[in-house]
Amino acid sequence: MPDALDRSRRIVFTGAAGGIGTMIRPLLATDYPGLVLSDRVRPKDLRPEETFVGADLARSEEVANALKGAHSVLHFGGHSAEGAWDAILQANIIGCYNLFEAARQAGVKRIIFASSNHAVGFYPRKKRIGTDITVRPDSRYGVSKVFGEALGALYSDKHGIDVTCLRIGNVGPRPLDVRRLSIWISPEDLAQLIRIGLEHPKIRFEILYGASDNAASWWDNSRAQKLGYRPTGKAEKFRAHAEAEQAKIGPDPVGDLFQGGTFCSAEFTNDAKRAGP
Ligand code: 15L
Repeated sequence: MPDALDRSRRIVFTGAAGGIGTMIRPLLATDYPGLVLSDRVRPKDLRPEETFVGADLARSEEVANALKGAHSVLHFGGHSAEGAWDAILQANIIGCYNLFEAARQAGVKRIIFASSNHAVGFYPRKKRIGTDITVRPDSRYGVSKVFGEALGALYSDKHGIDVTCLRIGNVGPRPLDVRRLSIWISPEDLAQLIRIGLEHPKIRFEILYGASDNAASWWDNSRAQKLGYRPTGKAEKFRAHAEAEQAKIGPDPVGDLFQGGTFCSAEFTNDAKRAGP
């Protein structure tokens, strides 16, 4: 990967005011000082070298305006949890389509798409999975992430945009519970994956797991390793904290069987044995 970064590129970060955006921007600031931030609301902590362009993803003209002149897009915007169909439809289906289409029209070269572990949440925890598997979304939200990955493949194959989809586990300073011991990613490791997505010369279309170096991982992330990913976060360091938090939550007979946890047990009307493990 190039050591000297081209700082003249216009890089647009959607969802910049959200949880991940707020954690990640300071970590990108050295390599990518002049990010163009986009969201429905202006981030409170705008740095002097950052600019803000407001946009509602569901409004194509606003998305097109935000992406004018962009070289790359970090697409972290949208609805970030399970929700009513209309909320998912507007932000993650229509919004994601608007994003890719505006990117094509603006001549964008690279997109990093924040996908989610919930695209594959109905895989049993007992199974180790790579990225060459059938998707098994666990929610309307998970389906919308699969849709975004599919758009990524289409716009890469048909329009030559280099797309990296990051199936993110859970980002934060430490894993929140036992499930997150398997899927946690530190903000620093996520910033590393974003840098790979922006810079690696071999990228055309990739799906990578957004996870740190977790001993209890359910995912084979060897493709990310091949592209140079060297995670430094280790969830095991926080096991005592995660187990203490888990004890407060108590068992979830369905969610505890599957990788997606409560996203699987919510609204569940199936027989758990028929669904998987
Ligand atoms: C996600 O995709 C969500 O955006 C986040 O809020 C968490 O729920 C995370 O997955 C998770 O699975 O922990």
